[in-house]
Amino acid sequence: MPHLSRSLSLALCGWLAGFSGGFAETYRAPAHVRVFHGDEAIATMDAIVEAEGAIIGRGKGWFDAILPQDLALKGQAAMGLTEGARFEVLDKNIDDQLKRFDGRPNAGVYHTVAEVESEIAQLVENYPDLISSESIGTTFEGRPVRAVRISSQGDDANLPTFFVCGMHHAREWISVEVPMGLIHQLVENYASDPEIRALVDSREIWVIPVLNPDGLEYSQTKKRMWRKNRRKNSDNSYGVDLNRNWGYQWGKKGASTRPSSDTYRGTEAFSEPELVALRDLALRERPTASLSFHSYGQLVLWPCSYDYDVAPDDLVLAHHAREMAKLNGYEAKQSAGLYPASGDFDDWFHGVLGAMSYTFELGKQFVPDEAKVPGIVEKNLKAVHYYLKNCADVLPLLSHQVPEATTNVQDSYPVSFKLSPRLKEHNTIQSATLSYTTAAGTTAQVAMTLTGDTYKASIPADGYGTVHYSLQVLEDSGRTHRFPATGEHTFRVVEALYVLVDDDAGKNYQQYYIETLNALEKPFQIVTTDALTVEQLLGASGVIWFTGEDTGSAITRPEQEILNTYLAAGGELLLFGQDVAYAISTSKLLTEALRVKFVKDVARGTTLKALPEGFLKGQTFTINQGQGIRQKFPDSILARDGGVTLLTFKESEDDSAVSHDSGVHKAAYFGFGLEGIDTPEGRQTLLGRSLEWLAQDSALRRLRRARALRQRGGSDLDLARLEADVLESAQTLQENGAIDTIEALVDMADGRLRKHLLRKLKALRAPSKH
Ligand code: 0X9
Ligand code: ZN
Repeated sequence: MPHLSRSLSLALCGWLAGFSGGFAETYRAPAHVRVFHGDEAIATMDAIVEAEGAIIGRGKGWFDAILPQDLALKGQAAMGLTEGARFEVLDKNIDDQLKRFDGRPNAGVYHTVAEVESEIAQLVENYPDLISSESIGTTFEGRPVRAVRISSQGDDANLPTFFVCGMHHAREWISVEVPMGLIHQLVENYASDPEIRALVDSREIWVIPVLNPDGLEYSQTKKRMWRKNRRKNSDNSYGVDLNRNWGYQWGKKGASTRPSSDTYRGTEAFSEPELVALRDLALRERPTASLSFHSYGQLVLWPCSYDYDVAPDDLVLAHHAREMAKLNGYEAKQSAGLYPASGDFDDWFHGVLGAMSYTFELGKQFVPDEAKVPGIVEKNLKAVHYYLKNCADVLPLLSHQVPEATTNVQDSYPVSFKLSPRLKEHNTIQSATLSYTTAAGTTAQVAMTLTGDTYKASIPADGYGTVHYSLQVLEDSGRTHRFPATGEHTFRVVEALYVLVDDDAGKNYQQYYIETLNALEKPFQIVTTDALTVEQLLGASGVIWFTGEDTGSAITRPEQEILNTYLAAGGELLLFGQDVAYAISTSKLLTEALRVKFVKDVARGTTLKALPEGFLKGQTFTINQGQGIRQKFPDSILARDGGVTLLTFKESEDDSAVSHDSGVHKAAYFGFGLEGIDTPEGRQTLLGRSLEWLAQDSALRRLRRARALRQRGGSDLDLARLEADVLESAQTLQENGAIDTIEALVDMADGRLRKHLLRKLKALRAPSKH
């Protein structure tokens, strides 16, 4: 129809309305305002929303909104904003932006509702094997809500199902162009493009290019900046915000109860026929992934939207959002981070169907210049392809628990996937299988077991390096899904072996250590003292050193030097020897590093009692003193300055084992050989507990050793990983208020780690200043 001039059409509209039942829809030009919210971000946003505004973007300390011009010009007083808030009108009438369309017979490159209808009809005619179309409902003004299904496979094929939706908001014309571009591309390039063909062969893709046809029509022919649908409300205003009317967390933040507001939520969830139509299609087709287009802001948004709550599968959602954002050059963020808004598309698909769900805010304007449209469509279709290709799993419903890089290659690595609350309620998974390749290259598939809400399995350890794995689930419907859809999850086994130093000059006591370490499933490597280097020790998980019957000569000076250097670099040492204290009674190693005072060679007694201060508390051991070759000369010792008595001889009350944690290193000296303990169980308890103690709070020591090793010119250890461990342990230290330890961390940290720790230290000290 020919365009009336703006003023005439407005006058006419008011005039007609005036005569047809006593209500008038006054035209209020939309202004673009920037609100600086002061301390009350949410309250200020609420005030704007509850007035007649719609928030469209947000920055640090401010947000942008569209407000009726008359309200905008009255300024903040009219809005009931909080004290600190300030208000700036950026554009008095954003309708002007779309002046370029005035008087034109259509919307230029932008699709009209009629064009969408006729193009789809044409495509269905041309490609009947690939695309079908149905009207899923009828709007207030009697228009069909159009949905198309694209797939080369029949309905019974049970394929991963995607929903792609445009045009919730009337003025966001560009939001029709990407879904329309997708429809064209999928069917028209099917024959020529193998990637497209693979998608169309293996997916069921539903596209709803115009969810709000009444609104689009109205925006293109009457009020350019119209946002809502065209329902007539009880107060004679028009329109419900379709992106505030979805039925998950409906009626909470960021949605107005006021019918004239641009973000009016409606009288109840799903009061709007457009949403009932799409909801019912979704309940029928059960998509596992959904995507909704809006403008503007150049954003990829993931749930939750209604509030700052973090979705249980946030990691998965965020990961794919970031990957897609790389492809369209947008910024990825959690939806509520833009601003909380309840009753939106994303939250319903994610919260109720358990589907993956995203909102793209396209471009930098509601209706970008026509010349920009092909570029916007092209880059966003790249992101959509990624989505279709990589997010075909049901597994966004599962959150993935990443195994820790392990300290022990004989441990098995637990892998688990936790059901989202939604999936727990309607678990459609029949069975789950873990496929893996271990670091040593062993490949296998194992069934995962469901315990509570978590699927679990473990990957056996058989070497250092990268472990690859993926999950497959079989659904009740017979569908299978792989997670990740392409590629694999990986983690690295980064830790080194224990080093068992055999300082026993060829005698046979090492078998006791070997048996015990094997029983404890601790990986180790045996070295002798001939060619021993500090580097060998620094690269280990910890050092177990035994002297066996090395009577009299025990540990040589060069060996003491190696041990002192090792300990000063964050070493962890267990030293066993019935004659060590006797032989090196005045050495720095014994007195300073081990904090042991020698008392007497050949102790009295065979019963060892643990003191409650030490980590062996509650234990009693018997050594075979004097029985054969094994244990003739157990040392009598005493703990000195900070040494902690672990074991005493029952008969003499002298100590027989002492530990010391210097804050830099950890070490324990046992004045007897492990072989002296009379049972395998006793040996396992003693060595097992000792290794456990050594490994406690070891992050900083491991980092120190890795650094020292690197300085000495070589390391396979993953410094970044170790630094991350330190950071993590600093977190708990902070909670416990251990300023000293964090100071020690700062001293040896550099770069980002140092900055991070300094910040923690500052935070930790702050309260005490007041
Ligand atoms: O407010 C909306 O509905 C969307 N933005 S728009 O400017 N196109 O109106 C954003 C929806 C995403 N949800 C949240 N940010 N909570
Ligand atoms: Zn929108």
